[in-house]
Amino acid sequence: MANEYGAEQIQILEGLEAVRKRPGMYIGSTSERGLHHLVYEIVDNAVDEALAGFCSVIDVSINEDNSITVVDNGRGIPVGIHEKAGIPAVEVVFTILHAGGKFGGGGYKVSGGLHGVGASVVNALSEWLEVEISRDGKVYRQRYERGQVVYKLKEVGKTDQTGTKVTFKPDAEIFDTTVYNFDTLKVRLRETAFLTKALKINLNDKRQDPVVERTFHYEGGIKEFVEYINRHKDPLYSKVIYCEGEKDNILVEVALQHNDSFNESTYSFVNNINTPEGGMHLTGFRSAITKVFNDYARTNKLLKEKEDNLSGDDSREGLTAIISIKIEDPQFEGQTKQKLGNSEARSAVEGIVTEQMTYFLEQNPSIAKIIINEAVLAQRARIAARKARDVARKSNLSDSMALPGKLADCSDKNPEKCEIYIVEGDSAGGSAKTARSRATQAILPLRGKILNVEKARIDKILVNEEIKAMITAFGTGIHDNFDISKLRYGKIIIMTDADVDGAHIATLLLTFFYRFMPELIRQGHVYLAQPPLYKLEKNRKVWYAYSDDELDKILKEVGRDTNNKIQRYKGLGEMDPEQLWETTMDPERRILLRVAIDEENESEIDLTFNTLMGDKVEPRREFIEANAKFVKNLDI
Ligand code: 28F
Repeated sequence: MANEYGAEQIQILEGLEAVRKRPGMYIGSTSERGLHHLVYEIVDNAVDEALAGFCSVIDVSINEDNSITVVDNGRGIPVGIHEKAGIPAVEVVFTILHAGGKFGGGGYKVSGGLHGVGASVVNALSEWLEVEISRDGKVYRQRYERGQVVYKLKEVGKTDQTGTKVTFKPDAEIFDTTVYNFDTLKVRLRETAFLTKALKINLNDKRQDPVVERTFHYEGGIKEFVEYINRHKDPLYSKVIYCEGEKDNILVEVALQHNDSFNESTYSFVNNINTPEGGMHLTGFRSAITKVFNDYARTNKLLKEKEDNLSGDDSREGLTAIISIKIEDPQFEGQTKQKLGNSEARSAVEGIVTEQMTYFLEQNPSIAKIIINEAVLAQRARIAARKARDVARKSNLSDSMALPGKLADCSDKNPEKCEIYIVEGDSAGGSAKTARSRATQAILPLRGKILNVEKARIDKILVNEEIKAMITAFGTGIHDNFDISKLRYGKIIIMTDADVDGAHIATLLLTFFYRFMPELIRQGHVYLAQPPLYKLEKNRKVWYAYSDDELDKILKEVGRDTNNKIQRYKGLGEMDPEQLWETTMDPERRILLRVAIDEENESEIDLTFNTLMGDKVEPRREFIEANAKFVKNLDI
């Protein structure tokens, strides 16, 4: 048989070659993150089949060789010859770039990973991929290697089931690592299950003996998601409030419940994709609840006539909420293209939440009273904090922006060049002030442990000296008033001792940043300094080691003998200014860890802080034993 390439095939090869040449363009990166994206792309296709109403179970397995198998019980990808392409539809799905929803009849592709590029990209980036389809009583199979067809679609058996099974092995030529992380998949698949009511997702790790298996199945959907997020907190009332509706062809679902903490944990999703930067759907939600709470408070005299309206921050104190919308043509804006721009989404969410929340409060007056009273308390605390600040300001006779006395500021005024070191303790602060490069490095020493913002209300937080000092030094303001353009330093560097106390202080600081100015972290301005653990001296030469492994390596090079003088640093205070400069502050030589939010799993970060910093001791112990994941080593 002649095996000539037609125009179609050439186009296909060029398309998939482009994916292999520039994988980052299609899946974001070739790091561990990109590796996991492959799974989400395939799972998302199965989720689409579930959203279309034809699939109820998805099985995901990590196989022994780190290949992945995804099985659904949907209709099975069509196998008939695709009219335009002249090949089976399934081959179109796996070999033509962006084949996604464009070929489908009717419905639209709603779910989809960050890049929503589909099965052909996974195929192009896999050493091999096999698809098996059960449909019309038959089982069909096709295999590809690095995106290229190995054999034509063939019938391999009979069946009375329907569905699609895909197995792929990520290409080690493409990815930095090809080892899957069970927990990463677990968190994401659990989230997908919460967002897709009644869909059952099984996850198996076949690399373990016995096989590790988890099932995610939530009849209550995002209602159960809210309960899950609040599971280590104390809710103010037992019901989860739920609103659902459709407007302008946009499906809207909202679930919320207040807890006795002072923080907001709201997560928004568009077509099952997390939108950490929010956008129109989030804006619509926020204006709706602020308005509904104020209206209810006024009508029922829970706010006195002369009292101010509740602010957005007041109405969201202790709020846990999920906003999930499905929209046909989502437009993403902003730097990272993660902010929903469709203005019709705003009015859809605002309209539905306003109507249904108003009704809910009227029907549940005792819950309404709890919510509004809490918001009124938050408002009073906020006003008290403002008054306290005003008094402090007047007694100081200086303007509101007066920089804190302990701050040794830098002379350069260009924020991009400037950095601020937040230093544990006055003595290390003193060394850092001596050591620093005055033009661009500012030093703010902190005394002892800083306030745990996870356990205090805003009025207590804003009178805390250390917190006040940081807020004024950074210049950005907090919460609703946060303005990144006012940031006075491009890098905010936490410098604490390399011991348990130091780690605790760093966590307290990160908690404060995450709760009050999360954009600082999101936009990559927050860093952890890495002081060395050891100093090794030999024959008047000096080495610094930042870990035990590194010390071992150095010792291997220089030889283990009696001329070695090894010093273990117990704290920054043991270093003289010159050593501190050389090892930890000199931009040419230091190591900085940039703090990042794993946006894929943001609801877990929230849990991380709550678990580490909240009141309940048991979950905290478990967590410390299990992992420590909110800091990523990106910038060395
Ligand atoms: C393990 C991953 O990918 N499941 C899928 C379907 C079902 C249909 C479909 C998919 C047809 C031509 C685009 C079936 N019957 N699991 C999956 N299940 N795709 S992907 O159609 C795709 C279109 O090209 C399907 C009738 N209509 C659609």
